[in-house]
Amino acid sequence: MKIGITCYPTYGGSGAVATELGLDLAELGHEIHFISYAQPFRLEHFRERIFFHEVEMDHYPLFEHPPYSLALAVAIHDAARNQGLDLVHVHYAIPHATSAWVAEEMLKGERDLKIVTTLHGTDITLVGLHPSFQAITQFSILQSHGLTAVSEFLKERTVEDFAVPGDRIRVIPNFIDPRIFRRDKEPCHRATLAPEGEKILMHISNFRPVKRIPDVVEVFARIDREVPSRLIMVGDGPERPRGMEKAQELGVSDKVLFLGKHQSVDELLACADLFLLPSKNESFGLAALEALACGTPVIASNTGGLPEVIVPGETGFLHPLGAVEEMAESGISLLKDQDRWTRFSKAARADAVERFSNDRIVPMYEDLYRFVVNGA
Ligand code: GMT
Repeated sequence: MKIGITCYPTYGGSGAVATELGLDLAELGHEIHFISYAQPFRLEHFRERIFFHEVEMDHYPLFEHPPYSLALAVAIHDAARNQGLDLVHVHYAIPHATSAWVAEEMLKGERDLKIVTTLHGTDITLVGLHPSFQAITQFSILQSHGLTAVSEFLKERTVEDFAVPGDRIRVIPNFIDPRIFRRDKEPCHRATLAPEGEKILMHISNFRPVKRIPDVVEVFARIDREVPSRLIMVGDGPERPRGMEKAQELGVSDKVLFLGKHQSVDELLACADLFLLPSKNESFGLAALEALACGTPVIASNTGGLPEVIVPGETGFLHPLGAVEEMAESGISLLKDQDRWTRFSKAARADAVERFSNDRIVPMYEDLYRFVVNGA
């Protein structure tokens, strides 16, 4: 098939999933056309059957807010027409599902462009609920020929808050490539990240308030008092200063390393002993899955779709939102018992590969594409 993929190209789970999906689909023989304002961040190397169409934006002085949604609609329209796309798969509803619908309308009578929309998180749980977006989000979702949500939790939210019939949404969870996310990565950066004898705790995100960055630092500080450790903070965003302040306040600044954005998180996760994700809400938690696949147990909040990813007591621990003391206690108990940690690490890897490997999940998207294009 010829498939267009639209996503946010910057660091973030939905862009990562969209890019990995495109790469896997190309390997399976499909022709993939990424359509976005910049090259997706995990799309570094040349790959056969992968194309990139940049959305052109002219900054006319009249536009205080340049209409990206319209420029994207034109780019999808042009790619569909010139490349003969069978469908366009948009990741994150706002504004991608709307732009795809405009492109479909523009092509009416000339060619039939099918739209698949994958709902990822705040497009449903936060941004999409805002009065300025709710109606258009609902309309655009309902116009899509295929709809997926990355967790049961997100499907339920979409049904409840956007009155989308449940049978229109397929839950297709996020996935990992077990060849990339694994424990035995070479070279291992352990020695560079922490002195010998110290454990490595890690957090990866876009540092938005929903990630509760101060909680990450607080859990770390409590663990460090009992088990000497380092905290490696990967990514960047508005909450980075608050995280740094918290580290200062708790006297652990010299043990917290803010690495900034990183392309190959697999190299870092393979050295971590514990991954922390105490988010306020997380429709799936791709970073947690990537950690588990690298054999790194996860301590997270019991919110959103995280219980669908982490098996408490086997691959990690789930605690109520903000329960930093309980989170730290779980971390300490695991890090102090090497045999137990090894059991968790092996179970984390095994469960991630069994339930979420690309070999299992990507065919679910292919199946949906066939259904949408051929009606069977
Ligand atoms: O929804 C967002 O906030 C953005 C999005 C992203 O691009 O990072 O994150 C969501 O999609 C990821 C990929 O499906 C999920 O792993 C994240 O849990 C989800 N974020 C939230 O629900 C906050």
